[in-house]
Amino acid sequence: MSGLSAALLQALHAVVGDAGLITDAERMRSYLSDWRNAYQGRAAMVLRPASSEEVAAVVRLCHEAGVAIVPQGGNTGLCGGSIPDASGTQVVLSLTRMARIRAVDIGNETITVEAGVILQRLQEAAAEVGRLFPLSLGAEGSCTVGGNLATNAGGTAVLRYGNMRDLVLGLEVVLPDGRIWNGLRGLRKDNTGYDLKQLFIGAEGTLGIITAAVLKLFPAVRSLTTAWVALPSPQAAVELIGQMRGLCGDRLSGFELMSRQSLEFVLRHVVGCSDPCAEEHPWYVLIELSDTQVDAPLSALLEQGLGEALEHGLILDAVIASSEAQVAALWALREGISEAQNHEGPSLKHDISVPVSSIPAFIDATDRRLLEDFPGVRIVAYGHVGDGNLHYNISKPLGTEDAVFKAQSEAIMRLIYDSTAAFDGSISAEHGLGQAKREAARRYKDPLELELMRSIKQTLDPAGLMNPGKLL
Ligand code: FAD
Ligand code: 2HG
Ligand code: ZN
Repeated sequence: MSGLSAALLQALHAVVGDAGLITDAERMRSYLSDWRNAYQGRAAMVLRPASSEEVAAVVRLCHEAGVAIVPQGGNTGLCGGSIPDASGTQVVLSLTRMARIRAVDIGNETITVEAGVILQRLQEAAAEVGRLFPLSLGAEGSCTVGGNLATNAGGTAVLRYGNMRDLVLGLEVVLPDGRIWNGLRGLRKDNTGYDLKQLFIGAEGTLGIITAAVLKLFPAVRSLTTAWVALPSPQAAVELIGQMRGLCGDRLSGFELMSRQSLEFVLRHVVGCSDPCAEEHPWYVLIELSDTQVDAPLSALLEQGLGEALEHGLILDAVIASSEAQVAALWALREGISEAQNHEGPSLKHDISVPVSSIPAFIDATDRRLLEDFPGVRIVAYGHVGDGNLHYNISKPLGTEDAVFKAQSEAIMRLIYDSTAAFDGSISAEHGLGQAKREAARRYKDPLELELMRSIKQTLDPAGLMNPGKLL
């Protein structure tokens, strides 16, 4: 039983029909836990509207009945933002049936898509018109544009193109009372007051439901070169990115750091992966150069940059991909880390950021304190070093009971976040707060910022029905 009144059920059914309403426990299951099974919830039902008007109608009905809504896209989020609480009274509103590409405007270099479009489908749609949609992340085969917007997703191309916030020109949003705000403007310049769309980006579904977006398109990439580079330290990585940027400018489109521990997990668990270097090294970066020109001399540029770095002792070894298959194999080493870490038992995920220049000192100081206080924890540090964004993840020490590690989790997170704060960093650079970091945000965010955020929430969602228990 859904626990909702028969009248509400009937009214919701009248809006979305059989295809848009799930109450069967078995069919609801996949909507009620996350990718890692780290969060589980219960729900009165799952609603799957197929248009903005249907979203608006169901939101209005829920608003009138005082029923809380948990928006959900591909359910690939890593902090429990799309999972309902345990009460069984909330409704999951899945956008996955809203998957239309509404329009492409080549003259304006924009594409208008619905929130349920899978990111990979959007990339393909851009490629079909000879353009690039640059957001790129490991979950791109499942995550949706709505989820990308609601979490202000980052990924591996932020270095060159920015994160989701930078890729949006307009939004359509269903407000918590069911009104539709049509902000689907394709304008690059609009100084007529507050930029309201930015409020909904990164709001994790707490202010309204994003139903469509106007997104920027970019020139297609026609040349690409990729290298796997071994380094002695994160300090060398920071120096190398500075030099490569100077040499390559905007052609530097990827620069991902990985510790040896991260690579070892991948080599152990991801089928078909192998170490590109003959010897083991403490750190690696994956470097990508790209250009819109066919046959741009990227390999020569990369060889020049790496040659100079070798002379200055910044790098220990390097492998430049010589085929598309090798490019894919190198990226598989990077993109396989999340999956590989899942095979190593319970883990704690962190997506912190500090100024790029502070990355080496942050890693040094945090490693040292962690290993002093929690001997044996396995530190899986990797990420988007050019954005100052590290996934400073922790896997359970070998031979420790899960329960013992769980009992230490709060203290481990506290140590990492205290260290992040000491380096003037952020406790979430890309995944958002969700349920996982909501409490921590209260400790580390400026009280005035929190007060302003609460007053925005109060203005837009006074009844507190949009994704309660998340973010704030
Ligand atoms: P969901 O998980 O369904 O939802 C995420 C949040 O957005 C929830 O709070 C939900 O309520 C809200 N939401 C969803 N749709 C809407 C909507 N239409 N309107 C309002 N609110 C909505 N993230 C990165 O930033 N960078 C990465 O490199 C990255 N790599 C990943 C790799 C793997 C293997 C995995 C599993 C995840 C990764 N993620 C990464 C996290 C995740 O994929 C992204 O946060 C993604 O943007 C979430 O999209 P989704 O559609 O799955 O959203
Ligand atoms: C990545 O950069 C993602 O690979 C996922 O943001 C990070 O799984 C993680 O902790
Ligand atoms: Zn990431």
